[in-house]
Amino acid sequence: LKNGWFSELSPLWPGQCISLEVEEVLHQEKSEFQDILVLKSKTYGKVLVLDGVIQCTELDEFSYQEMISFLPITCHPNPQKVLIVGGGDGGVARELVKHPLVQSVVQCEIDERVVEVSKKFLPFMAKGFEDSKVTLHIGDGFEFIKNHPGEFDVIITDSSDPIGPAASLFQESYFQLLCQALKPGGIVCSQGENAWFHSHLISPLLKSCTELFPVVDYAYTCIPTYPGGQIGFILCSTNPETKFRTPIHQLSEAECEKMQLRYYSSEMHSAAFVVPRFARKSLISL
Ligand code: AAT
Repeated sequence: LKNGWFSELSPLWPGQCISLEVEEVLHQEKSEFQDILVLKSKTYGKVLVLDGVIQCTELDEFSYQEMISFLPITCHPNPQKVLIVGGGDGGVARELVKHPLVQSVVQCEIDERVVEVSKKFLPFMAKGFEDSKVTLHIGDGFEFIKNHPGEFDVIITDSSDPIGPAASLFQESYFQLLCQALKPGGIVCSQGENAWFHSHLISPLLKSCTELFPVVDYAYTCIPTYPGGQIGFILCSTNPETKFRTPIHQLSEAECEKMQLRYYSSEMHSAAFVVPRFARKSLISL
């Protein structure tokens, strides 16, 4: 924060940053796990920042939350029981409960303070926690999935970046545990960073995923307030029949309207897997 501007500096995107003009600092604290900051930006509405990194803004959060939720659940024949790892703002829970086939959502978030702060300042996302389908556990996601083998149809890892409490969620051993925590035919979708800056991080992870899962793919969404204006998703399925690019549940325009989707459509879904040649080479070579 300097001269009324917030700048998102991180060694994960050296030599560059996005800056938002700040109207008001709404909240600031140091939790057991991280620095929590809530801003009112001049043009992006309310903004949640953890350890200096933008987690979501009111204006564009739907792009990320809808895609990380609907990409996996529309590819599973019956996504009854879904686990969210992370996602302390409640936005992914808000999206998942919209789908009629989703019966229960279990969420494991490490930092109770993120949940409390979101309930107070970001109710448009934290309303996800109010739904009766949702059960929240406070704890480390890595430890949680160790203790829940064979339990979930879909697991979504809505985690912060691999510096800080989320570092373990980008390890090969985490994906091994994810695989074990799934029911037969289960699907995972993890926050997959950015093809322009993080191929050194994502590429080895995708490679180990192809050794663990019969089907692996990579999609991305456009979002102005994440580094480089886009963020990726790592999708893996234990069902060899899964074709991530063609969802089994095609949503009609009327269904999208009913679920108040603003970014996701079946058309966007398929388009999200089309990546430029450089990214295809450096990330996937699938
Ligand atoms: N939906 C908004 C986007 C996020 S939130 C990431 C969440 O992951 C935070 O609430 C954080 O407290 C939680 N978290 C971090 N580590 C763990 C862990 N080990 N177990 C459980 N939860 C964890 C992601 C924004 C991506 C930013 C891209 N630059």
